Amino acid sequence: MCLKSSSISPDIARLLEGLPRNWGKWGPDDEVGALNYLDPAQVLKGVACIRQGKTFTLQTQIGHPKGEPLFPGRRPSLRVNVLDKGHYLAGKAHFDGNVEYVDDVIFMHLQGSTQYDALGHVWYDDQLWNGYDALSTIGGMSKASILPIAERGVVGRAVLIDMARHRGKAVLDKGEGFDHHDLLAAASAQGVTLEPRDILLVRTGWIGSFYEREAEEFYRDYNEPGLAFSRELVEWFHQMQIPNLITDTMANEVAFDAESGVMIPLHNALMRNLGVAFTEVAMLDALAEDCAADGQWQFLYAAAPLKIVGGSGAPVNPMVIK
Ligand code: UVW
Repeated sequence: MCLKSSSISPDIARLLEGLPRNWGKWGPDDEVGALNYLDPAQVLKGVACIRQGKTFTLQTQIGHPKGEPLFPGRRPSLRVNVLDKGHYLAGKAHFDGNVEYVDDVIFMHLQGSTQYDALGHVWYDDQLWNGYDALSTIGGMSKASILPIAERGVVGRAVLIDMARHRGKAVLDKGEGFDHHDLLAAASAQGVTLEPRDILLVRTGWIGSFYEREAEEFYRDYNEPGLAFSRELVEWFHQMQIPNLITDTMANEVAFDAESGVMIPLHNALMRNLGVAFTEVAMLDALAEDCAADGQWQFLYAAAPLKIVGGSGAPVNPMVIK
């Protein structure tokens, strides 16, 4: 698998030199990073946002008839029945007492639906989050895998920024970027305040549009909309102590930094270096519609990816309660 921009010899280490890192902040054995900011006070802050009893689930459907939005290079899931009524009709299965049941198996990318990335999912210079050796990824992640995030869970006050709505569009354009200034301007227009340690959800309309567009057009010259790298943006995430970034795109950021040509620099600047948890391919359209209608853009967010030993990520169906 090889994705390249047109620039010459891009270098992530050079791009991120001098930017903040949270390595060691939560001890030498930490594997959940900025999720440590979600202490009991943050959970209660989230609970205090529940005012209406409305609930939302944010996962995309595995096996949707129109397909699955996937980062280039990944393949759709394959779900197969290994036992169903057909087996009983063909006399290939029988259980005492006329009991029957259906069983199935699934083969899929762990980053194939709405998912949490393990903090060690992406790296450079042979070091993962907290300085763990990239050799620890071989044959299954023994450091900074998805398991510690799954064991911990993610709960706190969260805010949705609807960047597409703010720009008067149903969906942002291919490669359309935005930064923290845009997030703050949108928040202000929505009448909500982004507070330190808030879980941040950003809607671009991108994943929702996958189900409306022809696949050929969707993937042509692939570069999704999203956060665009800048040193100030990374500093802002650090100062705001954002624990978790959730978007309705596949990578949470535009695929290439326009100036340096480095691919997905924020994965390294935010996830590897600051320990910010990344949640991608979320479905935010219904939630955004509701927030626009009732004016409540802050809520309780709760999610726990599947507990997969050694996994580089895991599917999740996050819940929002307003
Ligand atoms: C990559 O971008 C490589 O992975 P993901 O978007 O799943 O974090």
